[in-house]
Amino acid sequence: MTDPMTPRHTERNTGGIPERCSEQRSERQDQPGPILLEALQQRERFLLTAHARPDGDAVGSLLALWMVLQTMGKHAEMLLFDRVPMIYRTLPCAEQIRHAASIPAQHSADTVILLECDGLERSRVKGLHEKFLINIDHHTSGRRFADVNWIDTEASAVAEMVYRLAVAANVAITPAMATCLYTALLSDTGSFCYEGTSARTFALARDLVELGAAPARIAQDVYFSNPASKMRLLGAALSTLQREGRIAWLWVTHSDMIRTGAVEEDCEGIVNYAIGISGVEAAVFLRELPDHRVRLSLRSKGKVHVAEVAEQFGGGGHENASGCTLSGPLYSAMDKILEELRRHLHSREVSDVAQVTSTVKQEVRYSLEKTS
Ligand SMILES: [Mn+2]
Repeated sequence: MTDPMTPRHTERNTGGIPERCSEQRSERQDQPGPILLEALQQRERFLLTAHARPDGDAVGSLLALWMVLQTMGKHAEMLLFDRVPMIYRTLPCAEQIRHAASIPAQHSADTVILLECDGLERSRVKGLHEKFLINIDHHTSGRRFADVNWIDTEASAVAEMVYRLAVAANVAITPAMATCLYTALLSDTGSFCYEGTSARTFALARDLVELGAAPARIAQDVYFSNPASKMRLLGAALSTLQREGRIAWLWVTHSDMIRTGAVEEDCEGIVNYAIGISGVEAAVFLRELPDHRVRLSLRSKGKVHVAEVAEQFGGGGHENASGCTLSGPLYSAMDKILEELRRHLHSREVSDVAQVTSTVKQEVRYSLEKTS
């Protein structure tokens, strides 16, 4: 058992400097390293978790990795802080996922695997720090906080990493695993629409379909099985839609949530209606929480790096999709985020102008050299 006071959890592996893996690592770590494989092979009792408010990648990857470990003959449990969103509850073995805010000190697991977490606190599950920690993540805000870290910011979903892990560990992918992994891949790539979707993504999708994932049935479960409350909430959100040049935003209040009978997971994807507007490059959806804090979902297309924006407010995510929580009231959170987005769009413009200017200068120099 490791001492929780060792600096492991405060970036032991980076000399105290929080690592931005995507920017600092020159070589892509697209395969699980020998240390990770050895840890999986030698350790026996695993507890698997993912971030709070789990999405399709968190749930699908969690289930698939759990099945992989079971196949390897390991004892493994799945634990999440929040409940599984309704649309993912039909996934194989989803009923095996337990929910708790903490694990008891004498919990029998010797190893905790965290999926899609940039730190222990992202799981919101307390009591994990005593265990040997394995971190598997693909976010640009990912950090090397664990004993073993595998961060591949080019993976289109953590599901892609779990798939590679299964292959490397010589575990045959079952139709149930393929179904969970395909669901994760489909949802985390925005139905193969987001930046980062590549030939590799489709090759993986093809493999998973060949291994037993049923695309039409999965799409039916993920996109055509919404509760009516979600549609009513969407109506409320769309009626607030605002646009200012390349920024668009919309919001719901806590009383909208109550009036429409909506739950947290019904907010999933609402921000996409704002980023879906032609000419809009950055979009934000704001939701007032019961305690008056405000939860933000950010999306971008083009050049705004919304993970950087979210990180400034203690959140994180991907270049084109991120989230954070601000203090209320709703209107002050709105002011803060809009100010930040305007600043980011403006600084992009300035650096674009600088780029053009230096290109023009080079061209002028080149033509002068030629003529002289
Ligand atoms: Mn993901």
